[in-house]
Amino acid sequence: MKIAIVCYASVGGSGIVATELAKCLVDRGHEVHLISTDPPFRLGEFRTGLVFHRVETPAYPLFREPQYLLSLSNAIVQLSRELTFDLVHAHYAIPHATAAYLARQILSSTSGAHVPKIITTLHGTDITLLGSDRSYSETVAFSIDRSDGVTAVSESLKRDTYRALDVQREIRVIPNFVDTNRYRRVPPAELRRQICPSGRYEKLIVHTSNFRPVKRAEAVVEIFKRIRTKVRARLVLVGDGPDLAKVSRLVQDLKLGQDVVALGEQDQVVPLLSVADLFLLPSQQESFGLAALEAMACGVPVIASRVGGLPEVIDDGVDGYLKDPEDLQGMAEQALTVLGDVKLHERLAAAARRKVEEKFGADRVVPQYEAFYREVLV
Ligand code: GMT
Repeated sequence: MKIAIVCYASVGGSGIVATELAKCLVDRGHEVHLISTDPPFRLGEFRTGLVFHRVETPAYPLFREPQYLLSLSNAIVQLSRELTFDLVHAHYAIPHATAAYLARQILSSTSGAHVPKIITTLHGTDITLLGSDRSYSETVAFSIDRSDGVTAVSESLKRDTYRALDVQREIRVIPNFVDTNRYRRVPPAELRRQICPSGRYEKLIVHTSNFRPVKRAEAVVEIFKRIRTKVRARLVLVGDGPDLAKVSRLVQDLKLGQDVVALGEQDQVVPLLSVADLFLLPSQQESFGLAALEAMACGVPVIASRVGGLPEVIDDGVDGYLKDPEDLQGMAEQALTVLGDVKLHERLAAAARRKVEEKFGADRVVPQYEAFYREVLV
């Protein structure tokens, strides 16, 4: 198949999933064209069959607003005419589903022109935060309904979509995935010694996110503070975003500067996750929780909020723990139990890795996308 994948290039789960899907599809013999404003985060090395196309949105002094929707539609139209895509797979509804719809309308208006099918994948905040906002809801619902196929990354997000928007189209749930060959615990060696100088720290706790309010990164620090009173632990924060400055201030206010290290955006998360003992994800909302899945793939037990799609990823007490998002004390106590019990830690880590292999490995999930593509194309 010849597939165009439209996604955000910035750090964020939807862009990561779209890029990883593109790579896997190419490895399975498809031709994939990634359309984005920049080479997506985690695009990695050159692969035959995977082509990146940049969307340029020219600025003009008259406009205070960038006209991304128009330039993206335009790019899809021009590339479709040149390359005759079988389908355009839009990741994140806003505004990608709308841009794909508009492009299809333009292509359909030329008689005899090749018109690709459109698939939209809903990721979370495109529905739960933005899409359901009155400023966007009508356009988002319309664009989703006009897609030829729609997927959501969890049952929870599917339910949220029908609840929040007037959408009639059937939504197929295809969960997020990781390539279990690349996402696996690698020997920690030197990195552990660098991050955790021996003698000073016994345990390493990691949080990765885009530091948006929905992630509640300050809660991560609050939980860590409670853990730190009992265990010589270090917290590693990976990623960047609007809340990072607030988090750094909180770290200083709580006098945790020695014990918390913020690494900023990192392309290679596997080595960092491989030295972690625990992963914290106390999000307000999480339609899936790709960060939790990546940690689990690397054998790191996760303590997370019982919200959205996280219960579809984590089995409470089996391969991680789920708590009410406000229950920071409960998360801290659970963390101390896991960190203090080697056997329990081993059991959780092994169960987490097994769950990822059995349910969320690329070899399990990518064929679900291929099958859905075929269904939409007939
Ligand atoms: O979470 C965000 O801030 C952005 C968003 C994205 O597109 O990166 O994340 C959503 O999509 C991810 C990939 O499908 C999911 O793993 C995240 O759970 C979801 N975030 C939320 O629902 C808050």
